[in-house]
Amino acid sequence: MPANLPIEYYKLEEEYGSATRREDKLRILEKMLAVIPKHKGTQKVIAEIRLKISKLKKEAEKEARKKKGTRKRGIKKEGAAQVCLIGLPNSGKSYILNKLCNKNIPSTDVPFETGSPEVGMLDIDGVQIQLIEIPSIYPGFYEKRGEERNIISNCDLLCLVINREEDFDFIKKEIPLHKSYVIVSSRKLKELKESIWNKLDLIKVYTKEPGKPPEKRPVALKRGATVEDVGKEIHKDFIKKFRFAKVFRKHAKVKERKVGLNFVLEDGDIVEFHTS
Ligand SMILES: Nc1nc2c(ncn2[C@@H]2O[C@H](COP(=O)(O)OP(=O)(O)O)[C@@H](O)[C@H]2O)c(=O)[nH]1
Ligand SMILES: [Mg+2]
Repeated sequence: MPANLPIEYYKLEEEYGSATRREDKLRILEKMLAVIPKHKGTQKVIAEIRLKISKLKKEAEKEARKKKGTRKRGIKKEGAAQVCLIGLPNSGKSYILNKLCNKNIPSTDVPFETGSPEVGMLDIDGVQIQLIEIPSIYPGFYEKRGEERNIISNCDLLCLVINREEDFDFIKKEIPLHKSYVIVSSRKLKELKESIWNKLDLIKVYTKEPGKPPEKRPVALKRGATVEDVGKEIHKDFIKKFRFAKVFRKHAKVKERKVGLNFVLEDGDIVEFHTS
């Protein structure tokens, strides 16, 4: 360390030593750069300060990218599909989650009571669907709420909770309805489940082992899914060791058939895998 450094520099060095936050460290280092005399004797110290600054800046950038990345993904998907409830204040979004997903979210006449997204799992005939309530919308909502925007763009289906016709116009103005959506009411929960299920266009397939009854819990797959798609859901070895599958279809002419991996399944099919 060269001896002829100004007193401010040593003060800053002390301050730097006790700083913990990155932005403080950066600020102090910049000040050090400003007060340090520039000559041959200080070249090494200057280089060290510059290196510290650059490292801290890189760290900050990395963190910012990471933060942005997680927000981009919305909420981690669980179950067969992710459905987002959208509505005006008091339209009954929390009511739906409480009734259908066994949640206990505050749900009173207080508008904007739900301040951040709430998640629940909805069981439709044994298929688990993830239901997300996002806070009630207001003019400028979509523009202002990054997290909710990401949920809206990442989910599989928008579920518009509407009690009055004019509410749809409000939602339509506020939220770009680029993806598939359904309109539901909290007054008709059975219909709500049916609408969601129909719009998701999934099929339920039951797997079974030879000589055993079918599994109680179905596997949900996109319509058009094949035996191979079911196999992949269960275990990747099923495909490697696959010999054939038996498909049982209750309400068809042919109730049982021996099929290959490319066989296209229908809702309610029972699939029995035969492996080597
Ligand atoms: N009985 C009944 N109450 C409802 C229904 N939908 C909403 N509510 C009530 O209306 C108020 C606002 O509902 P809430 O779920 O908090 O609306 P949110 O703002 O959309 O989450 C609460 O007191 C709910 O209990 C419904 O279908 N039936
Ligand atoms: Mg709510």
